[in-house]
Amino acid sequence: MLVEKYKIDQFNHEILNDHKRKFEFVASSVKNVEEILQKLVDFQIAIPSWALGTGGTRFGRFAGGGEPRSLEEKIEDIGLLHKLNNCSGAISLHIPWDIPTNSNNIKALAAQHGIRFDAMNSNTFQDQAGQEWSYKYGSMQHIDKGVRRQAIEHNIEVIKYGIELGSESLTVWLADGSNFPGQLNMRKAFQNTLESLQEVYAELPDNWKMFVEYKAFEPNFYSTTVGDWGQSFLYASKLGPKAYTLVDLGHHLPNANIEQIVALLLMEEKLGGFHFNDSKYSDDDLTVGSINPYQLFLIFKELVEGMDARGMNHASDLGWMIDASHNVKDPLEDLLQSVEAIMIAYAQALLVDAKELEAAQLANDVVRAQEILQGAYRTDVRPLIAEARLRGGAALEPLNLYRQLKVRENLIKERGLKTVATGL
Ligand code: PSV
Ligand code: MN
Repeated sequence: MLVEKYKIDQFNHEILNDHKRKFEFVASSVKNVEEILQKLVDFQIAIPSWALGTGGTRFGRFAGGGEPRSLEEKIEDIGLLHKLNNCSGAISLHIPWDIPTNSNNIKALAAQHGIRFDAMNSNTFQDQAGQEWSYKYGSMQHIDKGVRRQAIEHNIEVIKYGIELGSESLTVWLADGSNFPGQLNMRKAFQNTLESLQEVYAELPDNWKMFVEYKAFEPNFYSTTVGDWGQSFLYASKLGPKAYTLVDLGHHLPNANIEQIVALLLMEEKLGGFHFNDSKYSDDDLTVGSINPYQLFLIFKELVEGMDARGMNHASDLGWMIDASHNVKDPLEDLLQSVEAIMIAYAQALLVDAKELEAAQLANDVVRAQEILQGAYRTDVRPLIAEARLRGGAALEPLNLYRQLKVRENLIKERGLKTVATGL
């Protein structure tokens, strides 16, 4: 389904006066409003190819219909999101779920929708049909060289697809670990994994980055071989300057101070990218900002401060991706909500007066410091984000327009009710 530009303009026209009134009200109290708006226009969040269908749990999956049946249809779905919000201009692919049969055609289709290829993801956590070795006891950590070689070759193949498509990064998430004490030698598992990663690293083109994603537990419940940011940092440091840590918000033990992790990784120039989602318990993969939006704001506050301290470009120097799963919502509506939540947290972080905060910190004025942070957090920045969207030619209210245009109903008509997208 294509959304014509005139439909967006028509929709915006009807609510423009109301928007202008709200925008002028917020803008009047923001010092550098034009600079902030430009940053919001530039900021893009990659959509994961595996989150365009309905997610499930090990207890069941309740598909909603109209799911993309191919990589082409996944790109079309993201094109639709991008048209509505102008900040979903990238896709993160998972191989082998999204092997491009003709890379040139896929590239051309993506370009038509204004979409670029963000990090490529490998998959050595599932066995694939026809595969020689099993990953039951791990992949890159495996005691058997054959399994490790297969995992290495797979990652090299993923890089090859990425080069064809114009991606510039590889995310490696390993399910490797153990379920029971004594099952493996943790030191040897680390060493095997490091050596395997080194072989993949050696195949990275010069302009590529490797993101090493950590996760505390699941599918292994006793030890995970890349289990936390310290371990990921260790791999990334040993691998070299093209290797970075990737932070997935759902991959921590309860109450971890993720903002502090982010601050230190940035300080060490080892923060590479993000997987955004939200959670109440662990890796719940819920809509970004649906459970703990204040934490998301605090993370963005550290990101903005840390990137500015290094003179980094907010939009392009880190990989921004969503990694979520939608069990009860329409995936596209959920993604629109997630992107909106990220933009809100980013805009609020941009409102923090860094100089004033530093002055409060240097005076040990704890109360003032809290007032500054919460002043930014409690500002309703939605009109700023809407204005940025308007300037980028997108919809003032993407979700409302999505519903008005009956996008899901149209996709069901086009693709059918019983379609199943690849992914989790
Ligand atoms: C693992 O839980 C993870 O967060 C990794 O990023 C995977 O690649 C992704 O989910 C999808 O399976
Ligand atoms: Mn992830």
